[in-house]
Amino acid sequence: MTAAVSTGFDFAAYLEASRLRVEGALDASLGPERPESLREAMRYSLLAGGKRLRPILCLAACELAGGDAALAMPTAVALEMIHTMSLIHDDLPAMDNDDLRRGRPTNHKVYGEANAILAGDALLTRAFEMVALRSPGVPAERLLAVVAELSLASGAPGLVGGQVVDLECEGRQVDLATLEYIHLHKTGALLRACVLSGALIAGASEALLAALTTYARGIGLAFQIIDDILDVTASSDVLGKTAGKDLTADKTTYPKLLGLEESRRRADELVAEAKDALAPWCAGAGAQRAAPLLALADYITSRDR
Ligand code: GRG
Repeated sequence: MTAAVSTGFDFAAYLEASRLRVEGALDASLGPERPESLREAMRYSLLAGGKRLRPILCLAACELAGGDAALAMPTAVALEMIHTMSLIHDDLPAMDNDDLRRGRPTNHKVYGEANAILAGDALLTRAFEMVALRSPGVPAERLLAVVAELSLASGAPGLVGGQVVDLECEGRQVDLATLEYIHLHKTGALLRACVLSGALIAGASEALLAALTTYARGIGLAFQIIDDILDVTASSDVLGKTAGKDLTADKTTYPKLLGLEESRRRADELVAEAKDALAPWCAGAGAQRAAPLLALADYITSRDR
């Protein structure tokens, strides 16, 4: 039994309520963009659904650190903007060349390649605007720390670096260490930025930031292992994106290297490690505050899309 269950925490209700709050904030986040065509392309992908896991992780980490989640909402929105931007660019013909995302035609299929690139650029830059200019009530030095986390997660030390190595490795057999490098950068870096930025907004201690870094490593790798498993076991309808893509693109995946059963065992082990890192914050009154992050870690391996 997980700590989340033992507190009587209703994760399904928490997830749905958090998702709705995030959807509302995302909807309100885009307004003054001109020209209208750019705004439309940005909204198309940002409001296309998705699990909203990254903003929810940010809000949950803020609450674990004793902060007010409302103060973290602009940063939570920024994280979803960066994630959405990375999906738009990932789907481009020059990268993964995909037609389907979040159950709809990809951005470039609807708006053309140039507009999709620019909509992604505008979402990325708007993310930093959300933190720097639209985060009332958060001390400037905390916002600066958040900007630093978002920059590191997005650029060469994070998503971009991971994507470059991923593209370079297409069609080649890679070892487990390289696969881990790709996923810690492509997927893990942004998940780490989510929990660290939420905690930074709340003024978390160094000890909690270190524990959240360990937590994020575990859930980041586990998330990607499950993503690889779902790519071979789930349908495009359920996933909202093209299933079987890794095989077509001749990518090395966890199931390919370890087999399905061992991949799932490794994901479970990583989630257990992630949850263990938070153990010192789960005692007594902390149990309620830690319950969402513990349950979110379990959700990473139990999800079906
Ligand atoms: C950020 C500057 C900058 C550039 C982006 C294209 C690129 C560079 C990186 C690719 C990153 C990428 C697409 C990683 C995959 C991450 C991943 C597993 C996405 C799926 O996330 P889910 O399942 O999706 O949370 P939803 O749709 O639910 O949000």
